[in-house]
Amino acid sequence: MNATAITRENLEARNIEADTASMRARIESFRDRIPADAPRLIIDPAQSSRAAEDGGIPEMPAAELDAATLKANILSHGALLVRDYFPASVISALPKAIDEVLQAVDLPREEKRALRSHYYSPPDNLASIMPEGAMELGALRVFNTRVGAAMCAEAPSLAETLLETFAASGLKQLIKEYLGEAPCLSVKKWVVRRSALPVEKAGWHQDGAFMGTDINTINLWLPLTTCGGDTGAPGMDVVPQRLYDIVSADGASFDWAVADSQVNQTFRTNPPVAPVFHAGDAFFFDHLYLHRTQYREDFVRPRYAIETWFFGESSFSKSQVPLAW
Ligand SMILES: O=C(O)CCC(=O)C(=O)O
Repeated sequence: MNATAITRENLEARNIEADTASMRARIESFRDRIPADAPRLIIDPAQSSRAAEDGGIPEMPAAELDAATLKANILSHGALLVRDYFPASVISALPKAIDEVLQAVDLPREEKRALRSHYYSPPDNLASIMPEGAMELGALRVFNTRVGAAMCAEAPSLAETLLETFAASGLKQLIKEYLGEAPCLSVKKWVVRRSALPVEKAGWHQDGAFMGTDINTINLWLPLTTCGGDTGAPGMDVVPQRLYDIVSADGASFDWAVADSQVNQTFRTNPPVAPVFHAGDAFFFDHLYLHRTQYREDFVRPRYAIETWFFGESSFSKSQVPLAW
């Protein structure tokens, strides 16, 4: 791993104006781009030979990861868990940085308006780039704050640091080979998280239910603290199998969610699991993977994580507001 340690000093030595301008430009460059009509899909429901359900999440050490292996596992199991992808030396400063971001987004509106820091400096095109404009941005911010999340695009110095770390670690090349074209990211679905406790009962969902399915994606879900299983901090509940379609929303609270009863009934023979994650593991899955924030009433510790959705630069979800990498 060639990535250097992310430290508070490095982060705070960055040029806030340059990072904000860079994030603005990344977002702006996709304003008029529309995705290809019929992209070649990595997960093509018409062509895939259906994978067997075997109830597992494949795992491997970082040294064995390459694009072909990632693809084979996403095709067969819908996910791949790469242990210790990022060494502690590279990422250990991130929880504190997330605290700073979340503290900034939580400030009263007037204070926030005047604030420009390494942890908060939203580009001025965020509202106009949202499909529903300022109202959508406002609603997204409210939703994120409630669950303890914030968009990386609102903290450009942190976001640019992450992109540099991802590139130096080989992740950019890996994702490019996986997607078969250069990747872009998503303003809406690139978020830092510090789970609010008690955890709200989040709906089971496949991100494709609101992103669309005529897209190529891979999500890097990066835990920054130990979580999941019986660790006392929320990880993720997942249905451990390759799915090809969006599961019915019958009985769910939202049209993009899946009711508990539906999950229990449909996946009776291959029930959900809640893996244990450690800081620096890379959990990869795509827009058809069925999951939710792990739900229990007795969590005692928060969990820090960064969620980063990558799309192909011509096979992206316009509604999720792509940004160039
Ligand atoms: O971090 C979480 O709890 C939820 C993440 C999620 O839903 C996602 O990565 O799509």
